[in-house]
Amino acid sequence: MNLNIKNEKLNRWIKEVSELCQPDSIYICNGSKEEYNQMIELLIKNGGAIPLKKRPNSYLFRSDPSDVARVEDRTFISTSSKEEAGPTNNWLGPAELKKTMLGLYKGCMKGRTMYVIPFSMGPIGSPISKIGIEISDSPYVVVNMHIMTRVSSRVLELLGENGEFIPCLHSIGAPLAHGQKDAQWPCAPIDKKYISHFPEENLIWSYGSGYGGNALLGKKCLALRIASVMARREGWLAEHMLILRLTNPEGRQYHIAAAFPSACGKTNLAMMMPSIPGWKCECIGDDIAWMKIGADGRLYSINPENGFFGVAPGTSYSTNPMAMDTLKGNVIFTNCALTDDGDVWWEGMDGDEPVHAIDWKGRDWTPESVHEAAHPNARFTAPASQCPVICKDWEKPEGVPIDIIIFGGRRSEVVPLVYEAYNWDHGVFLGATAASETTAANIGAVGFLRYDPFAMKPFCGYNMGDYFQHWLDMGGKLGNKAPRIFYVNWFRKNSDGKFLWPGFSDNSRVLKWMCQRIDGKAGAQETPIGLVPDKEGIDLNGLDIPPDNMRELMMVNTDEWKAEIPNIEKHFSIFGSRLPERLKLQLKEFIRRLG
Ligand code: OXD
Ligand code: MN
Repeated sequence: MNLNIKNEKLNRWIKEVSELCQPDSIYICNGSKEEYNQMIELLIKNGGAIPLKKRPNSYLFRSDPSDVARVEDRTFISTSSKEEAGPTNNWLGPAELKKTMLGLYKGCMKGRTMYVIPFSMGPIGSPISKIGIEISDSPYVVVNMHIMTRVSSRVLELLGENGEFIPCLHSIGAPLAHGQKDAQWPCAPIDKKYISHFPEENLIWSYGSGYGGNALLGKKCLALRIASVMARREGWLAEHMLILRLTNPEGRQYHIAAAFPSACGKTNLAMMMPSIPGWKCECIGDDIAWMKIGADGRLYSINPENGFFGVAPGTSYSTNPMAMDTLKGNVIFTNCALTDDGDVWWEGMDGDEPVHAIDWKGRDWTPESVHEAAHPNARFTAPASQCPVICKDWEKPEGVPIDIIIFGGRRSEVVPLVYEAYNWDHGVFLGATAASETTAANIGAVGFLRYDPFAMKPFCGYNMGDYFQHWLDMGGKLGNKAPRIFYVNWFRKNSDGKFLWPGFSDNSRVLKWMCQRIDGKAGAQETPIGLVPDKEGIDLNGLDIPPDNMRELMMVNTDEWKAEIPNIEKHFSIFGSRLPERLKLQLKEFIRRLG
């Protein structure tokens, strides 16, 4: 086997994997346009890609109905001790897990091609970037990786003979017998799916799923789970955060990083068109932020990704016009509905519902159908460079200086629209106690409340108690250069179950208040939970919102918060001795403030 690869470790790994998985052939990806087109041709012929007449170079895929989202129950952090993975992760010891997975990998690529995908998270060659090599038997993964990461033969050149990379092994887990017809979306049954991480070796093994974060291993597996462990080791932060630049009418720029759980509006906020005159928002990233302390002592952030893997349902010209414009061409859609004139459609899109469509399962659909036309976790994969408001500095190797960090979640009750932390430790407490109603981004029940600290519950690659401590330590290093921390909840509802806040472009009003806080131009009132805007604090000019709504939105009900305390105590108790003393103190002070 001569693959013309200079890196010895990579050669050895490719040989090892091919002997184990027994593919029919091996293909080394180069990331070119021609390669993308060839792969798409193949997918049209054999892989269920449906070309869309209405969108140039765009295709629709339908997944197997069992393979529609991340599988947190089948995701493992495999460290030598269970304690190291911590109470928020599924754990299996490396020896046991590897034995099981080696059994599954044996011969799993028979009848298929094994693709070797060299990719960079972050601009190729940037000192912050990390190199990964994904081996996969899915051409769908190859085309998605082309968009979501920087796939290139330059990555192999950069690796040279001895360069380090993160090996990411992926198989859909569906070998083909000689002459066997392939499924439209081959994958393994749920109890055979494994999304495994070995952080002590910087190693990722994924088996059985072809969907999103389970299969595009640069994203959640590398850029969050493995990177979070590296970040702790090396003194930086790998976070589930969007990054945006806000510019005020005077031209002053503010950079904001915001952590919300999956499918809670990160993409919408990242590309927002402010409703307040004179303010401008530019997108740097919509899902992941890598943040390091710069030479000037401030926190700088890059987006390690190259594209958007966004939730389609609910995206429209009224909720996210810039995303809609990003999606005009060169897009991969998965599990959206297909209209009769050859376009995609999903619930919440602008205009009338189609009178007829083919739903995500390939069935006839009409507005009378009881099922959704698009799966609630239907996705688009689109190049970030196509976003009309992509920031000119989005690929700057040193990143952008972060002024504001936001935490938040989806809470129909209790939590007001916005409040500010008293200080860094209090902000870490707000991140650590963030709770949110679950969404369709994970397989499992939707709409139940769970603690999702820093929106990282599914993505932290080590003991979350230690992760809290790492955040506290970062605050110590940043000192008075630390970003200010806020908490938001766009999703509070009234007693009729209606949203109180319009959200989307009007969220700019809340961000404006934060910027004015930074500049010392907006007052705030102390409450037990933090600093809330003064009565006139949020700019409501031009917004028709009943004063009662604003009162309800901003309400801090002490009794409701007191009722949260036992839940926070229970949540904290799972971390045992790994819960930092400084967070225990924060909880004590919170209880004292509640009276
Ligand atoms: C995502 C997720 O795909 O968080 O970004 O599920
Ligand atoms: Mn995400």
